[in-house]
Parts: sequence; C-alpha cells; structure tokens
Amino acid sequence: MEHIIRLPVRFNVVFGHSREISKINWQQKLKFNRSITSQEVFDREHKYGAHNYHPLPVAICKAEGVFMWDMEGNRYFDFLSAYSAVNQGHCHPRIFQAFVDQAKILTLTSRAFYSDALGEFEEYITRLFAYDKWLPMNTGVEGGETACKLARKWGYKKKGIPKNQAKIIFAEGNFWGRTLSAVSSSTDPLSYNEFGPFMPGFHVIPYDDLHSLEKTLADPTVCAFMVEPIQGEAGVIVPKTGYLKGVRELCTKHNVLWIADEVQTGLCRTGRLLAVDHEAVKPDILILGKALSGGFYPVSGVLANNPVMLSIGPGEHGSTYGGNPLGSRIALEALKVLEEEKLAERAESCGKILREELNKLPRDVVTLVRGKGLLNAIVINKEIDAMEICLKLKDQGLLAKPTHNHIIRLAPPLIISTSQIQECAEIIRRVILTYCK
Ligand code: IF1
Repeated sequence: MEHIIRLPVRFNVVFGHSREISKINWQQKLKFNRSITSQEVFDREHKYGAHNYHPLPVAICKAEGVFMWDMEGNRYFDFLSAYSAVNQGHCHPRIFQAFVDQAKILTLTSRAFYSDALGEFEEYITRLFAYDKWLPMNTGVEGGETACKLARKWGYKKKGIPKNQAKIIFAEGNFWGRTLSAVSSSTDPLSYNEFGPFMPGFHVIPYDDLHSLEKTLADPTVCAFMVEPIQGEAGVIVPKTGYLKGVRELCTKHNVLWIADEVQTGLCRTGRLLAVDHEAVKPDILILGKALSGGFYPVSGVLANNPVMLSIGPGEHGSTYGGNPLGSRIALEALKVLEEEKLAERAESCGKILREELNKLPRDVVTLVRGKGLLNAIVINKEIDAMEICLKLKDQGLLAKPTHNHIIRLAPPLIISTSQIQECAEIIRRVILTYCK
C-alpha cells in the first residue's frame, strides 16, 4: 500500500552544510521514502540477505550532513559515519555535484585506456601528501593487499630477500578488511576461524611495543611493517606518544618499509589530515580509502615514492574499476572539501569538547574515554550491556555501535557543529545517567 509519510516537525532542521544544501532538491529526496516499515526492512534483509552482519535495529532511508532518517521519519545524529567513510557528511552537495557531472560524461574506461580524470586526480593527491605516485584501487582491503604486494616486490628486487621468503609484520589487534590475506594477519578468532589455510609470511607482534618491533625487524627477510596509527576495530586504541616516530626510525634503520593503514584514521578524522601528522612522520607506503570518496563510491589506493612504486610493472597489479574516471573525480572533490571546509581543525576542536564532556560522566558506568579528534570510544563497565546503551541512544536520536561488547565508538561526520556536539554529549549523558545507582 502506497502512502505518504507525514514528516514530524523535527524534519525542519538546520543542516551541517548550511546554505549549500539548497542545491539538493529536498522535496525530491523525500519521495524516496519507501512505503514499508522498519520492521519490514529488517525482515526482508534477514530473509534474502546473507547473515554476515548484526545491524542495530534501525532502517535508514535517507541522510544529509550529520543526520540520518529511518522509515518512520525519525531523525538521528550519525555517530558512526559509515565507519569514517562520510567524514564530509552524508550526501555532501559538492561531491554530489562532481558525481553527477562526471556520471553524465564518462564513468569507466578500465586501465586499458587512459582517461583525462585519473591523471588529474593523481597529480592532486600526490602533491597534497607529498609522494611521487598513486596506485588506485576501490576498497580499503584492496589498498592493504596492494601495499603488501608492493612491499614484497620491493623486498625481492631492492632489498635482495631470497625468493618467496619475504615477511610482513603486523600488530596484534590489527584490522584491515575481510579478504583471506587480511584475515591471515588477524588476531580476532571471529575474523579468521575456519577460513584457513592462511597466507604464509605474515607475522604478528604486540601493538605499541617498540622493543618487539626492533627485535623482529633485525631479521633480514622482513620487507615491511604494516600498522594503523590508531587501531580502529580493536576499539580506538591510541598508542603512546612517540610510537609512530619510533616505528619510523626502526624501519629506516633496518631497511624495512613502513606501511601505514590510514583507511580509517586518515583524511582529517583524528584532527590532522593524517594521523601520522600528529608525530610529523612519513610512512613509506600510505593506504587510504573510506572518506576518500566521502561515501559516494568505493575509492582507495596507496601512495609511495618511486623506488617502491616502480618496483611493480605493467600486468603485475590492477583492478577493473581502480582509478576509474567517476571515482577519480569524486575523490578529487572529496579531498578539496576536506581542505576547504577545514575539517581537520573542526575534528580537533569538536573532539576536544566531546571528550571533555564524556570525561564528566560517572566512572562506574563509563570507565574510560579515549580517542583523537573525532575518532573516539567510551569503555563501558563490563557489567553493563553496551548494546543496550546503544539502543537507548537510538531512542534518544543518536546512532552509535558497540564493539567488543563493552566499547562504544563515537565518530560523527566532521562537519558537526560545536552546538550539535554539545547536544549529542547531552543525549549520551542522559542515557548514561540511567545506569547510575
Ligand atoms: C566491516 C570495524 C571500522 C579499516 C582499516 C582497512 C579496512 C578497514 C583500518 C578495510 C575497514 C571496517 C570495515 C567494516 C567494519 C570496519 C570497522 F568495525 F571493524 F572496526 F571501520 F571501524 N583498514 N574497516 O578499519 O576497508 O575493505 O572495508 O573498505 O563491516 O567490515 P574496506
């Protein structure tokens, strides 16, 4: 049965993108509201879709800036940002425009031919991050795969590692995706159990531990150390100040490539363009994804200088969609938005306010607050069910997801305003206070 959904008063909101939003025809957008209920959405996905996720029971049918709406027209603050893919806010009008403009002209050539868009993007991104070259892929995990392949090639060609003996070192608690390679380095049984046999040549050492790293890197068959500057999936684990500098020094000393996985921490999320900027260090291979397209399209890739990047030649790596003109134009605009809207500065200042407010919460419920910029987490007293808290937050108009049972990640789009951050901190406080004895 078709019926028009009447919007509650709170639909008339002030959007994160302020005046620019007029470019999107809001009336038009509302027409996409479906005539089914949230429950029907849950049931249909459950019936026809694989059961590889356990989503929060909320069915989203549209989003704008920092907000999402469900089938019944309830509005929520998005405190997940699609795992940091929508740093620029949902449906950013400028990225949307770039998307539409390019989609009308040329979307895909494959890399069998040149396109005018790829080189333009490559020039921009390599200048922005000061690397010689860009290798484009689509998803974050492909970025990780690419980095590992580059490191192995470099290891054999440049470091002189004997055939098939190259080792790549990872940190305990790492997460870089779901492929067989990625789960081969995982220390989370849920990720790797019964998916073996695993990729050989992968080794794991403790995170935030320079002593273990130094011992491991002395092995001349090690070609790379891959690490997240802040571990996301592990529960927003921030290493000690000086860790990244130490990693840089040790990798240089032992002629080992440092691969930084900035798929989640990169692109202004932590209050700097890159999380490694907090310690002013430069990885040999930098992996980017997620927010590189602001949520419009999967765009990922790696940056490296010539000695590393040119160790791979034609036919040795690639992807049908990698570096496509549509993705390239979207990513170009997504990067410009980050810069021009000063989203690193906003993440830094809003993050400070958020952590300040969260730190006022009773310690018997919120035992720890951690994070950088707008990549944050609260650790909940183990006796309390974090999922239940998230359901209460949802009822109060804020969407966040628990991880590892007792951690709640708090990562809104970076365009959030200071007054909105205050409003959200108040929602979180209200919910947390219901657990005080
Ligand atoms: C899922 C968490 C986030 C990543 C880092 C590479 C990738 C990711 C540092 C791969 C992906 C995701 C994917 C998402 C859950 C998720 C996640 F909950 F596991 F912890 F973001 F916080 N490197 N992270 O965090 O990127 O191939 O997915 O594009 O559902 O698996 P991808």
